[in-house]
Amino acid sequence: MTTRQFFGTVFALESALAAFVFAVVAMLVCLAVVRRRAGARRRPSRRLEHTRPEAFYVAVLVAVAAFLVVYTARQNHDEHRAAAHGDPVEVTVTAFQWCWRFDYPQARKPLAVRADCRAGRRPTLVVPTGRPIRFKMASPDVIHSLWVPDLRYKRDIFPHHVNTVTLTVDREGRWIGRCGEFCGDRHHTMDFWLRAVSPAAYDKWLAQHAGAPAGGTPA
Ligand SMILES: [Cu+2]
Repeated sequence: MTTRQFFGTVFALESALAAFVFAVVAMLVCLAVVRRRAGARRRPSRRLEHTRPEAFYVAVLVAVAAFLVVYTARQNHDEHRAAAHGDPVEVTVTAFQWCWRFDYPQARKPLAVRADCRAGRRPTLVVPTGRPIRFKMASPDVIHSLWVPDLRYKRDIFPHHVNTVTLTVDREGRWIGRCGEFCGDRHHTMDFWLRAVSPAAYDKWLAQHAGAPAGGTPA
């Protein structure tokens, strides 16, 4: 998965860096404890400031932080550029307290997937593989967040503001999607399915469900 690869690399690098820093700090703490126990009698320094080592720490921290910001931004940019080629499929995502609605404006007749996220009734967001999918996302009430943990993808959805994002899913399958932003009483039930099918199966699905009675939950 393109998204998973890009953000998986970022997570792996950040985890390795965090593990390295943790190991160095743990080693220094252990070393200090061992030396103290061994009775090494050293007088504590009376100077309040140690400009050189402090400047060194600051420089290292700034360099690491700058590297992470630039690297993450670049991966983000590359991921979006990779997804932006071709003729996009459009889906309008409405996140509300406490479920999801997916509209397909390119269907020949109105097509909306909706459910109430009660008793396991989750809406299924159907998308084709190998084609860019442009999500236009908004909320009528509070902030939500579209999150598909397996794809490493998460994007906030704001009230009365349309947030647009383009993704490509390159493998058929079904993954759980969640709301990633605490939004009230039933936030924990606000799940959906993301189902990726072949482009031919997608076109068939679109033709089959277009103009379905309002309130249906085609999947
Ligand atoms: Cu929520």
